[in-house]
Amino acid sequence: MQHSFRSSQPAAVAAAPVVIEKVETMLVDLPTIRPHKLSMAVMSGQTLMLVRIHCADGTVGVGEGTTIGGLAYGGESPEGMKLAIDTYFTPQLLGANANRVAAVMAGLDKGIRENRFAKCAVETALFDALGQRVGLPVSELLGGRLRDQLPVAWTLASGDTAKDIDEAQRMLAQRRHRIFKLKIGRKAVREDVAHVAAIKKALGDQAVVRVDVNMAWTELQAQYGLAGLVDAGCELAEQPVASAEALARLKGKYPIAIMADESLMGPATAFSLARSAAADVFAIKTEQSGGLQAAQQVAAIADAAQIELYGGTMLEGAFGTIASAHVFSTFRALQWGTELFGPLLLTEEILARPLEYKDFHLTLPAGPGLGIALDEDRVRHFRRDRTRVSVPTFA
Ligand code: MUC
Ligand code: MG
Repeated sequence: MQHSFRSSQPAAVAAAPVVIEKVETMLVDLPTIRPHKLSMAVMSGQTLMLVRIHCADGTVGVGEGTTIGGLAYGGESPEGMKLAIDTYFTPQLLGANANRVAAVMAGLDKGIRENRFAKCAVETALFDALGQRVGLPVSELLGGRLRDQLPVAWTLASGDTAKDIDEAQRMLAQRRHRIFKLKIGRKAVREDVAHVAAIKKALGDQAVVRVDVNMAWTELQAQYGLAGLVDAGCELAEQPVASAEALARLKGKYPIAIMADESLMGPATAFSLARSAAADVFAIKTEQSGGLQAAQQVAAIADAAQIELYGGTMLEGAFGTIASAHVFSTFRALQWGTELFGPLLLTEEILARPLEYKDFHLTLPAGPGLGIALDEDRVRHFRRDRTRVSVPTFA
């Protein structure tokens, strides 16, 4: 007698299409706890573009699109994402089958070029809704979670050595972070190296120190800079120069890991960076990659090329951060941990239940979908168009 291991009932997801009925977008402006100084921008606040996708079965998925310093970091801005989704994505999304996330995204890719961050936000919302529908966390829909906790680095970027040391010591005492990424590249190379050396000396063996130059150095400056950083006890330099060719020439010259960040914009660039052996480590960002599945493809390319992995951030709020956490939890290797601290840089909580950061790690929520929920009152309070909204359309 033959046994069928398949249920005779087709899965609900396969059987019944669930139509997308409504797509909402909004901008939410939140202050940062202190000015955050990168080589290309100083941030005193962060704008989250939230997209909410309402499906016919009552599920509602939320996604986030966030950039650094408006248009300072790349070609997309929160305002631009909102416009693109309202004008171009929404007509394609309405009426589509929300159960078929990959098909919906492939459809969007046909009619809409680029817009990686906006696509990531929409894909996140679709996975969130699908997860709620089938009762599984997004990480399981992405192939399966391998860890429930992710190590989280903190970025020291006040621009002041003494303040940074004080901040790092507080983070260590609270057992929140023991990996510190220092933003450098705004000052002369010699000054930046002295800043790193002073922080590493003050923290000693309790913490590891890395830097992010955000492309600010020329190749020649990088030669001096990297040599100085090695002496300062710094273990990794993120995107010291802009070009992938210069990264490749610097890699392996000094005993310090070279990490690609801005050069890495999804699977195609991952492939070319891997082919030219331009980095020891990839800082994978879900938005920069063009979405959750694209980030997984970047990880697969890195694994195949024996490039190590780090889970990066675009300083997203809670939704972008947790979407990334679900993705990073599926990576076989995550040798350099993550920097998913974005929500901690903001003064305001917008979740009904805050994320759990403890013992140097972020805990992945266990519930279906992304496993988090908005605090509607707080979101209403911080949305940019609050004066014009009389009815809470985000409820
Ligand atoms: C970047 O370039 O890595 C990540 C942490 C931070 O402070 O800025 C970001 C962007
Ligand atoms: Mg970076």
